[in-house]
Amino acid sequence: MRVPFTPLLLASFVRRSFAQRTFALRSYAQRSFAAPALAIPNAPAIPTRALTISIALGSLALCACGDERAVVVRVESPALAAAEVCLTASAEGELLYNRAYSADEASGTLTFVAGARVADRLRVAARLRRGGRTLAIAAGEAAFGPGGSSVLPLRLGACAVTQAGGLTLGAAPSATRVVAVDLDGDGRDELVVNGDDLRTLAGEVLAPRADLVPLVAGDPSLDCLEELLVTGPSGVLSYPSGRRVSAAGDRVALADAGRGPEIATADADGLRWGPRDDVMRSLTGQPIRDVVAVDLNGDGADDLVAVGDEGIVVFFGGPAGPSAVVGATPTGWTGRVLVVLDVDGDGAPDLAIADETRIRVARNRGDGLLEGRGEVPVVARALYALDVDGDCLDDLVVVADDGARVWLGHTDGRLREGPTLGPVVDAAPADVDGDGVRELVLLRPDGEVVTWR
Ligand SMILES: [Ca+2]
Ligand SMILES: [Ca+2]
Ligand SMILES: [Ca+2]
Ligand SMILES: [Ca+2]
Repeated sequence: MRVPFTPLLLASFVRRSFAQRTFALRSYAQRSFAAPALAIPNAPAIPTRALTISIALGSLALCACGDERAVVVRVESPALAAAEVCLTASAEGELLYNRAYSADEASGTLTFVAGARVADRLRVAARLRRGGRTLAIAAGEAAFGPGGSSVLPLRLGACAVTQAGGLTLGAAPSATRVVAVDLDGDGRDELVVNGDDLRTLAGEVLAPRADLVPLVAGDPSLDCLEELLVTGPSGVLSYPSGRRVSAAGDRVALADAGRGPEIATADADGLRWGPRDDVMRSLTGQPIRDVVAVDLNGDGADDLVAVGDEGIVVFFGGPAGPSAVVGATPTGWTGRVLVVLDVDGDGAPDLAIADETRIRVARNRGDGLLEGRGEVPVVARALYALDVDGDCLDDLVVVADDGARVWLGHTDGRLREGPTLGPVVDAAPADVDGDGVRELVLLRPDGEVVTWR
């Protein structure tokens, strides 16, 4: 009986420069196997610090044979259409493995077998993504079992409360923005701040420029390593590579609207859509303040929502790309900031939209059509979504001039007043300790960067 089996990758190793993001992945052998129980075949000479990787995703067979020490990574992922699971593994700060799997076949096990001189501990991160945009994370660390296997479970989409509250992470006195991005793929987010230059909180300068504003993390090059999208005088750029993503745009969203990964950019000239750094199609000439990508109607194609002072526009994805939908939001709504959150925990993504006087919640009926669900009279400068209390309902982090506050999600779709956060310049959901749960990172007015509680 032939059993379909993912090719076995032996002794891959990666050397990578953080600044230049160059790396080489060498595969010593790639084979298909017919037997469900497989032995690690005779490998060529394995270099120092190499790992042997036996891949059995979606299959029943794996074997860490003999006296091999192994970490068995058990991945659980929702089978989302058009989505992928990126797996990255690193040891002693060095990236050893990065590879994407289709999300509908990514639940399963992946076995890393230690070479003779490999580090004792392995860090593995799983990232569910669509169109280069991260939808969920899971990460953890395990020791190679002495003379056997240890198991590292990674559940994408699980709910939990952070254990990393109350940490002081660093200082960024002149920063106005903080954005989380896992630049080195180790499952711990780096925090990137602006100011005199664009740099990580740890001091790594990505660009010696003061005119760049960090926007969002994403993976436009689809190599399973996140990059940071920033906007500046020459358009939208991606760091650390420095590549141009778009010739113009104050805001950007990565999405797969039915034809593979593309991007949306938005500014006062309107909303545009197309391939990365290529000719783009204008979706609307109406001035846009913010844009997000989200699969509102659950058909596997990302949809686009953009807001401005002239209203909200919604485009559903499909085989021909995004197309305008009339009547998807309550009439007369305008906005300048918007964020995706599942406020009632029903699995259908909802939106929070801030205009000049208040924040309104648009609850998704489940078919992509949004209905108004109450409002809070707060003038928000920025909005972030994060489940701060671990009840599986997203909460809304509101940054305002007179302080920040959490508004808690509820099953009725209406926000409840939550804890205050004090004076805050900017905030970011970030997994700074790499346990797969995001913390709420706050940039205080004195430049101190902390995790909340
Ligand atoms: Ca990292
Ligand atoms: Ca859709
Ligand atoms: Ca919902
Ligand atoms: Ca919550």
